[in-house]
Amino acid sequence: MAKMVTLGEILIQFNPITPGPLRHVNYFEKHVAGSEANYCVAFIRQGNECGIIARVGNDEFGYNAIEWLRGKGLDVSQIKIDDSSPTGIFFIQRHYPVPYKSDSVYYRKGSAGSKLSPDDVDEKYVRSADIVHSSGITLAISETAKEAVYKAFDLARARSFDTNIRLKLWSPDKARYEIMRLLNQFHLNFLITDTDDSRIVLGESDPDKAAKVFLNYADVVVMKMGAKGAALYYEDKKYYSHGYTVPVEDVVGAGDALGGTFLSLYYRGFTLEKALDYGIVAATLNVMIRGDQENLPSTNEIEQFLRELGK
Ligand code: KDG
Repeated sequence: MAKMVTLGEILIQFNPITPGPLRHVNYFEKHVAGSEANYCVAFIRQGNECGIIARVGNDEFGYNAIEWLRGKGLDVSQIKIDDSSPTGIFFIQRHYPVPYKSDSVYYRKGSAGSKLSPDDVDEKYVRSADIVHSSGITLAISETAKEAVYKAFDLARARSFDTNIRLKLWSPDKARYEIMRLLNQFHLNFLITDTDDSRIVLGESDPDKAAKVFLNYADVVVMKMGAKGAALYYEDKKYYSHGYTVPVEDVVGAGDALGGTFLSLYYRGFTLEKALDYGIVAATLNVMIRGDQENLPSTNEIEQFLRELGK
């Protein structure tokens, strides 16, 4: 069984029962989210192990996060409870003003998650992992969280990084600077990105051209393209896997579903191409519900989907 360790902020998500502007939403549903926690759950659903290095507050939302993630099979031993700061939360506004899009409204400044620091990174624990994963979100939330990623990547046997640029957390210039700094420092095994982030980081939104540049920094590049699917690049190869048309409830978390499923199946011995096909199924199911982690399918369920709807 492969083991992944991720570093990031676990957030509590409030997702409206009804779409539309938040000012008129009265009822919300609570979910555990946060990109790296989502990656872990997706990774575990394909039969591998995952632990997250993170901080939550000494509050009900922090206990909620730990209990939920433990229930999903994560190793929660490296989640610290921070007495001085609250667990970060965010609200989602769905289908307004742009249909099929979701907007995140964060209440996370000074959160426990942003207090993540290199002291939280246990050398032995990181070295025990087959792969260490983090994202642009963790680089953006604080200097200390960023340093924690650098420490873990320095110790890592293999590295995966999702650009996951959230422009409410930093400017495009800062995102470009920090992501390029990371790429220049560490060669990645996997870089997971999309065409919007490629435009910010490289000034290039053509997937083939952007991937060619990114291949200087990573062995494998996954280029997510929303409902269109995703493409995979390695050596001089390209593989495109199409998306599926389904009713969209909330797109938040779909990229993590794809990335976590893809990485896990690769470690199970799938070819990169097949792992990507399966990752897209996970992302497809993910957009059909509210919440980032509840619709993450097992390998068998993905195969059932492919038998009925796949190529
Ligand atoms: O990728 C999904 C994440 O965006 C969501 O779970 C919340 O981690 C989050 C963030 O920082 O936006």
